[in-house]
Amino acid sequence: MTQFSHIQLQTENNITTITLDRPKVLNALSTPLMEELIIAITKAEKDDQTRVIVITGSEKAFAAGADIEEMQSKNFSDMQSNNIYGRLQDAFAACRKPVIAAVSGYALGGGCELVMMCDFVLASESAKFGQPEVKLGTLPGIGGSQRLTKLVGRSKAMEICLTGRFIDAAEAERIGLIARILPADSFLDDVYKIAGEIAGYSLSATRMIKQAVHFAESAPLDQGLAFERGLFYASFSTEDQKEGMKAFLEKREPDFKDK
Ligand code: DAK
Repeated sequence: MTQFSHIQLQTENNITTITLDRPKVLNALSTPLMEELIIAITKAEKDDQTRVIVITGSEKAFAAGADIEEMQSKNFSDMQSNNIYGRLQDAFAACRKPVIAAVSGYALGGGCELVMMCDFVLASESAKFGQPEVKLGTLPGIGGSQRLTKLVGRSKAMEICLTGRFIDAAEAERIGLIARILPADSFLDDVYKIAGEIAGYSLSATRMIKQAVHFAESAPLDQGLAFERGLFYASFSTEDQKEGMKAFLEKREPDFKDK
């Protein structure tokens, strides 16, 4: 069994939770933490018991960015040769199961970028997002300028990155950075209700939905529509499509097999 020091990994009811766990530094994303995160997400992708992955932090912070202490004295060559950020994004891209970011408190810099690598974001009322790299004399480097622009548009992304200001959960929801705000006092329970609902569906269907929606981010509409249609036809070769439609007609809950 892999022993982790900077994260916790737990699987229950087909949901794997990865909890960032460096509370003294607000879950700052050090290289060792990210190495563990890569191992954990790769393991969850392969694990037959896992149908949905939830990534979360503490009540005060999801993650306050890359570890500034670790980064501060690095030079160009150090940064370029340590490809941990590239490998982290590759691990997320290789994960075909739905990944939910459950955010309380700060999600800043690399923390906000990690959130945007997930498939969607559920945020507590206390959540605060931002790309404050400009205040450190640099710029977002793990997709902040790119994914944020795709999610919220150029004007908003530009303003957020150029000012480095923090935005609250209400604004994040309004501009489309996050999917939903949940009450702080029942936050994780509510997250698990949503994750549990998704975990109850056919895994082949949720995988195909993830594939189709991600395809839309980079493909022209005509190619996206053709890709979606191909996946839709393919879903008719699964037992779960038969079961889902049969269960609807028989007015009962479906019993999906692709678990
Ligand atoms: N790194 C290291 N330590 C951090 C940290 C961080 N990002 N954020 C907080 N801490 C530490 C603080 O230093 C403090 O440590 P002690 O003084 O107790 O030893 C402890 O966590 C508690 O923080 P505060 O005392 O500051 O707590 P407050 O409640 O007063 O303030 C805050 C919370 C989140 C507003 C504040 O801590 C803050 O502004 N933190 C920094 C946020 C930030 O600037 N984040 C962006 C980091 S830059 C790359 C690509 C991308 C990146 C890197 C590389 N490559 C392609 C190679 C990413 C860069 C970033 O993310």
